[in-house]
Amino acid sequence: MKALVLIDIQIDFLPGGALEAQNGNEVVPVANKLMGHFDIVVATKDWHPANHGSFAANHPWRKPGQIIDLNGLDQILWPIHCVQNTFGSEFPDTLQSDKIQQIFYKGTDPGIDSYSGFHDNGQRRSTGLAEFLREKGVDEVFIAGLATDYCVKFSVLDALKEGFKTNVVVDGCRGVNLAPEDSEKALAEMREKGARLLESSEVIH
Ligand code: VGL
Ligand code: ZN
Repeated sequence: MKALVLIDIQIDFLPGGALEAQNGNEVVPVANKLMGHFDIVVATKDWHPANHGSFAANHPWRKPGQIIDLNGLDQILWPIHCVQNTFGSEFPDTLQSDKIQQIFYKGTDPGIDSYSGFHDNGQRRSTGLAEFLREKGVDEVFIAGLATDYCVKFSVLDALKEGFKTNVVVDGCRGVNLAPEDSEKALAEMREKGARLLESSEVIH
């Protein structure tokens, strides 16, 4: 059984948002097109409390892009983004979100960030995504969304670790690219670790 897993397609990651992925809006039509071709469609939401430790604004004198130690883990500091129940945390209304059967929330613990849709960055707590997929008999996932170089990458690597056959729908992903090559490097790492990279046109045929 195959599932489509949409990562963090939220207003704050789209152009004009607090933490935009480059041309992030372009993943929306791809996600809409893909959804009709899967029996199981799930999504993740980055879902931070306002006091989240990944926000530069919560650390006096710190700026986005700097790295701090957050409870024993290196943490890149980000602008305030995807605060629970705010406009920026919503799906864009162009996304056909009525087709999403279940949403998994991540980044809810103020003391630890969570790039992957499966676990936090310390692999301490599960979001329930892997358990949900296994319960539905899923053995293969197709992953798309935002951002290629963070949450897509870590979700893909975790999907592989969880034992799912893992596909990345490359035209359905866009990156933040703090450094210009970050998305390319992330895709190369996903491929090296065992993910298959493909285009949405190869999924829909
Ligand atoms: C993300 C940075 C911080 C993402 C989330 O969705 O890729 N990146 N929080
Ligand atoms: Zn975040």
